[in-house]
Amino acid sequence: MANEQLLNDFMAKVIARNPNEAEFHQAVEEVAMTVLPFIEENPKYKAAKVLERMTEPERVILFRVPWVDDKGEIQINKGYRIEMNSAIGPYKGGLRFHPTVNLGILKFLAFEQVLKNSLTTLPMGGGKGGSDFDPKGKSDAEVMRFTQSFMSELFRHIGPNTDVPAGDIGVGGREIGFMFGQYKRLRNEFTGVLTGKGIEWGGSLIRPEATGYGQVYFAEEMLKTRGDSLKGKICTVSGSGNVAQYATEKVTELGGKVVTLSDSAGFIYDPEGVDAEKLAFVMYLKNEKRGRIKEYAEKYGCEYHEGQRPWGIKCDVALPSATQNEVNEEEAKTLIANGCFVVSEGANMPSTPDAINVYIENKILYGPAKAANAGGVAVSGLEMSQNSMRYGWSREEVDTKLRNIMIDIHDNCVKYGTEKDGYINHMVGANIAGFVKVADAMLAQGIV
Ligand code: NDP
Ligand code: 2IT
Repeated sequence: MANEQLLNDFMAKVIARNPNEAEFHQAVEEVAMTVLPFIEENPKYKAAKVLERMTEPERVILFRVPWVDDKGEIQINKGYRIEMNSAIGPYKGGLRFHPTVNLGILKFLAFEQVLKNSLTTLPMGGGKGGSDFDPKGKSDAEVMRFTQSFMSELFRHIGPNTDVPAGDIGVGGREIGFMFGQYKRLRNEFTGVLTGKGIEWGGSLIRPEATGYGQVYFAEEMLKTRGDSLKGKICTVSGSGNVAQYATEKVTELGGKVVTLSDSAGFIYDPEGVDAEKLAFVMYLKNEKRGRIKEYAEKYGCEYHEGQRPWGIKCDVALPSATQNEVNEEEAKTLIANGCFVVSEGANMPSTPDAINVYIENKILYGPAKAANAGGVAVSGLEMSQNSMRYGWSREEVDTKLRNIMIDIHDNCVKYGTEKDGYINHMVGANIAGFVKVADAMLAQGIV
C-alpha cells in the first residue's frame, strides 16, 4: 500500500482539479493506493506522469438531449460521453441511463473501464457515457424518441475505429437497437459502432450472458486457488438486471444455489434457490414486463424485504450485481460473520473502500469489479472482431474464449497481487496489471 504522504499529495491534486466528483475520487484513490508504490519502484512511469495523465480524460463531450414525451410535452436531458484513454485501442465502454448519472459517476466508470479493458488482453481503450434519463415508466415510443435524440448528437463523436459504446444500467438490447438504427440512418453506414447488438444485425452470441458468466467464472478461478469450487455453495446476488440474471444462470449450472435477488425497492429471499424456471420468470418480469422483483415473492411465496439489501442473508459467496457502493463496511462485516468467504463483483465499484478493507483484513477471496466483471466488455471486444471479419463465431467458441480470458485475468491478478504470506490480493494484482499495459503504451506514444 502507498505511503500515506504520497497518496495524500496525489489525491489532493486530483480532488482540486475535479471538485464535487466523489465517486471519481473514490475510484482513483483505490487505484493510486495500490499503483503508486509500483510507480516508485519503476521511475520511468513517474517521470512521464503517467498516472496523472490517466486521471484526466482525453475528451469530455456534454450535450443537450431534447425529446417529446407521449403527452406532447418537451423534455430535456443531459447527454455525456467521456473519452478517457485511447492508448491501447478505440474508446470502449457502456452507456448508462439512470436519473443519478452525472459527470463524476461517468468519470469513475470511464477510469475503471480503461484498466478493465487493458486486463481483457484485447485492444480496447476506455470510455463511458450516458444520460440522466430515467427509462422507468417510459413507453417504448418515448424510449425510442429519447435514444434517437441522444444519438443525433453522439453519432458525430463515435465510430468503429474511434469510440464504440455498449450497454450498462438502463441500456439493454432495446436501447442499443434504437441507437444503432439512428446511427445507421445518419451515417448511411452499417458498421460495428455499438456492441450488444441483436444477433441478426451484427451482435455476438454470449454477449448478453458475458458479464454474469464471466463474474462466476472468476469466482470459480478464485475458489480453485483454495482447492474449492462453486458446487454446493449458497450465493447471494443483488440486482435482477442483465448481470444478475446471467450470474444466477451460471451459478445454478455449476451446482451452486442463488438465494437472493433485488432491485432498488428491496430484495427477495428464496432459500429453495432461484432455479432455471424461476429465472425464466425473472427474465420475463424484468426484460419484458419491466416490473418489480417483489412480484417474484408474490408468485413463489417467499420473503420480500422492502427497502433492504441482501447482505444480511447467510451465504458462502456474495455476487454484488446492481450498482456502486451497495456494500458498506457493516454489511461486509455481517457477510464475513455469516461465513461468506468469496466476493466477486459484477457491478462497478459495488463495495465501499471500508468494505474492501474488511475483505482484505479477513483475507477472503475478493474479486474486484475491473477483473471480475470484465467478461462483458471482453465479449464486446470479440463482437468488434467478428464485425471486422464479417463473420460470427458459435456459442461454444465465444464461451470458450470468454472462459480463457477470465482465466488469463485471474492469472495476471495472481502474478501481480500475491503477497509474501501467499494471500492473493486480487485488487492489487488487477490494478497493477491493468495499469502496466496502458502505461507502457502511453510511454511509447510520447506526451499525448
Ligand atoms: P440493468 O439495468 O440490467 O440492471 C440494474 C439492476 O440494478 C436492476 O435490478 C436495478 O434495479 C438495480 N439498481 C440500479 N441502480 C440501483 C440503485 N441505485 N440502487 C439499487 N439497485 C439499483 O443493469 P446491468 O445489470 O447491466 O448493470 C448492473 C451493474 O453491472 C452496474 O454496476 C453496471 O455498471 C455493471 N456492469 C454491467 C455490464 C454489462 O455488460 N451490462 C458490464 C460490467 C459491469 P431497478 O430496476 O429498481 O433500478
Ligand atoms: O462496465 C462495463 O464494462 C460495461 N458496461 C460493458 C462495456 C462494453 O463496452 O461492453
